[in-house]
Amino acid sequence: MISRIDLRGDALPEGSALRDLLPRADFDVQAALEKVRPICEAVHHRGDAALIDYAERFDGVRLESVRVPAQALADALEALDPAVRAALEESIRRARLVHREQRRTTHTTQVVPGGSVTEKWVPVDRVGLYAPGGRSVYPSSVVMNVVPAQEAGVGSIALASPAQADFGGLPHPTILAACALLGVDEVYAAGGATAVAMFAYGTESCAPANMVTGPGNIWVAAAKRYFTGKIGIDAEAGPTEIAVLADATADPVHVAADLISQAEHDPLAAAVLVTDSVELADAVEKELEPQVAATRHIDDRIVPALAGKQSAIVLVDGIEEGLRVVDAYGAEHLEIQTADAAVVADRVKNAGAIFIGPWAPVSLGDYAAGSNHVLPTGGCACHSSGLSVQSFLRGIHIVDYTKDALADVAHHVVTLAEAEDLPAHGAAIKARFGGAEQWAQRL
Ligand code: HSO
Ligand code: ZN
Repeated sequence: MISRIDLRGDALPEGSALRDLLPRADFDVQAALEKVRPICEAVHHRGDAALIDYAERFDGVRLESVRVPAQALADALEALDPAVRAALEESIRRARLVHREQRRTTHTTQVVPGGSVTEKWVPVDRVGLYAPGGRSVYPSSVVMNVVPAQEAGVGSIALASPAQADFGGLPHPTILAACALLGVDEVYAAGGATAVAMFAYGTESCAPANMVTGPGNIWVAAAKRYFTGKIGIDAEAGPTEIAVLADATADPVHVAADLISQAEHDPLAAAVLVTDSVELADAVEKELEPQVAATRHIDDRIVPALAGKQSAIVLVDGIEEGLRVVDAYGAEHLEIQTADAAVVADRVKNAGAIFIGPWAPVSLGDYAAGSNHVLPTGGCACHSSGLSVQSFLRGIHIVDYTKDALADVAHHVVTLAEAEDLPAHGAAIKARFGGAEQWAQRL
């Protein structure tokens, strides 16, 4: 069900050569870009009418309005299963604890007497969050997007999720209930690229947003790429990935269960086990069969995900090499299931989130660890981090210098301006000290 890549024996190659040996799905956002372009432009030119037409075409329901009435949010919360409500509340509580501590404080650096730079952190004014529908109705993702935006102090938060024909054209009721629990009352029935375009351009019923975040399929990723430069985005999220770095001490039942847990998301989801133990590799492979057979989304997602070229068991000579492999891979989620797991985890450089030892599975992080589950995929963990309060803040430098403090450094500014052949930059300094002539006398 899962292939093997045997890297034992020869020394591991360096850098990108090592990454090329590792499994990864094709996720061609560029190709999808051409298909979303006309959709985005239709929303630009026809606004709500285009959203309504696309909902009919893609979601099979004719909407009267894209804005979800307040009553529908209240009704969804009222009807929510109390156990789901309690679980969401705990998830929100824990996420708030973690994200609240990510807030940034204003800091002033006294560079010289009379000269200071203050860094002030300002939240984005308005954010549009996207929550997928269809195969992935995840109220947990509403929590993971809304909580950091709220803790950052974003004043205006709107959410879009596809219209569901089964629910009278409203987004899925658990998405609505999660919004109500979080105090988000501006919700739209709009899906995929149309939702991103709605937030980017604005329509009659939805004011434009400065930023769009949230997971989604390739069309959402392509729409985010289309609007890059016009609005802020979090990341072009690709299919979910789990990598497990394990030695002979790992429990194959846990490892198999965790690999399957993320394979459950999507046929393109990736499950990668990196181990120096052939015994563990064999035992995990054996475990996969009965565990897959006992679960639900077998043929549509889990089997294609595990059997796909994006998933594999990678055999290495020792955990030291394993560390090099997981760093080259840069997994969205990385579990360390080795002796001294915390010590090994501390040495990892590239991962969206790291889960230490037998009691911190990725599923915990997906719902209720307090950590965020919107994480970099496709190797982007090598340069980016997951969603956080920081994602919704801008650091603004405030420069404050007195005349004397400017005078002290003025000659350096003028010199650098001349070196860059930008004399007008230098002139802006000289003008403050009597102009070019007086400046010349000063020297
Ligand atoms: N593992 C997914 C998030 C998720 N899991 C939502 C369950 N629901 C990407 O991090
Ligand atoms: Zn998950």
